[in-house]
Amino acid sequence: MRLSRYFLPALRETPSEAQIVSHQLMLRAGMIKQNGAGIYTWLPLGLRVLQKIEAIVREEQERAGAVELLMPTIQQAELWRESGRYEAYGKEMLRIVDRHEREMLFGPTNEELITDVFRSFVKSYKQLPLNLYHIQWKFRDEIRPRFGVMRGREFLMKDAYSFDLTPDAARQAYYRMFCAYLNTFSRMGLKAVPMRADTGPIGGDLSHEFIILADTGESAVFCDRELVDMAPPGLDLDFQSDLKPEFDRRTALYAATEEMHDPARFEREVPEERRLAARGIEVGHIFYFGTKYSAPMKAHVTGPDGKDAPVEMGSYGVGVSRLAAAIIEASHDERGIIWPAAVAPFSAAVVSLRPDDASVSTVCESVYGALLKAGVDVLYDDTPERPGAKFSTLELAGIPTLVVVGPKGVKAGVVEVRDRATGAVVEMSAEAAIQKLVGTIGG
Ligand code: P5A
Repeated sequence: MRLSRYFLPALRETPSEAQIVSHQLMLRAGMIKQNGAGIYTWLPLGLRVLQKIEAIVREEQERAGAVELLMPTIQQAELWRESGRYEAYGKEMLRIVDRHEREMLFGPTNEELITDVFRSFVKSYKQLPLNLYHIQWKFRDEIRPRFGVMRGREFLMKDAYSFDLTPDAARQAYYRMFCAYLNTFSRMGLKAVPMRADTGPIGGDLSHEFIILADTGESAVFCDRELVDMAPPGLDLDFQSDLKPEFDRRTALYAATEEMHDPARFEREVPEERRLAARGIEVGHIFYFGTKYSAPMKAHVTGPDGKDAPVEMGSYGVGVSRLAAAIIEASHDERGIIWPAAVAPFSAAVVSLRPDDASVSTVCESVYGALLKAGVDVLYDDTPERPGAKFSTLELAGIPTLVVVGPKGVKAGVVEVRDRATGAVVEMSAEAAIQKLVGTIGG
């Protein structure tokens, strides 16, 4: 992508309405634009990050055996009356009336809708286990939308729903998603800690939130430090196997959100030097709620004994749009965002210091062309901006690697390779720079 033809509306000033660093940086780097309270346009750079996050979430869902579909954003009130949640959900639900006076709503979550899909097609235990997910926009009329996309009203969620014949099988599905989540967040460069959590309006008695630690987080959390440094289960995990041991190893250590916090147990079980009371950002939340929806909605399956019973269910959410902000909270410095490679909007940028110099442009074009050909997501800054302004924009936007081409270097046969995270600057030939980038980030 040539920056001269791109749309990267970066801001020079820090917008005064933004209270936390991720919101400030997302606005300044031209990732998002606010259109209403808690409602945002994802500008091209922001959209790229959102899509990279989505791709990782999708890969890890598929690896764990979940199957993607796409449900609508608009739902019928009728379904929510069947489960009993239409009144119970309250003011957070955006209610809509169509031209035929039918009551509709913009989905805040999809337990009812997926249960309706399920009951239409699945009648026998032979079709189980099943886990269906989608990545779709949700709307919740939050009282206090704030911190940009961190707590929006319209936001992108990955929501998965598991269906099993027995509570034991449903728990296995829960452990599988639990492990898949740890791998997912780890691939984004995050340390997400699973914490026992309250189930709120989703329901059920087994629930974990996945929290990344950050001073600006909305949740107060209490945990054993050991848990924070525990390695993820691993991408080569065999998802057919029993994952209870992985789950037990982690849940044996104390970790709870404020609502579930039991200070006496915390003090009894966790040695003082390992007690961590901190703030965090909830990036995922999983639930096991058995037959809460399947019983009233009559989503029954026939077991091997020929008897009908409501199917056992769980639901599993990832805050996809919130993650873009959460990753920035976890990874930035005074100059801007430092994207972990896996979610960077562009992996690298070729920066021309003198676009009016033909010899500089020739080198830039050849490096840019070679990187594109190798499948590297590369931005080419071919604009006539001053070098200082170019660097501040690209550093603000967090592009991991810059290949800087100027007239002096071209004469000497070298370009500069700059690393955003470490600040390291290395001179090498253009060919060596291409090889280095293709070797580390090539597609
Ligand atoms: C689980 C999937 C659910 O809705 N039903 C389907 C369950 N869980 S949840 O905890 O309410 O939401 C899942 C994740 O979505 C993110 N999230 C938000 N992100 C941005 N703005 C919001 N207003 C918002 N509300 C929830 C969180 O990451 C949450 O963990």
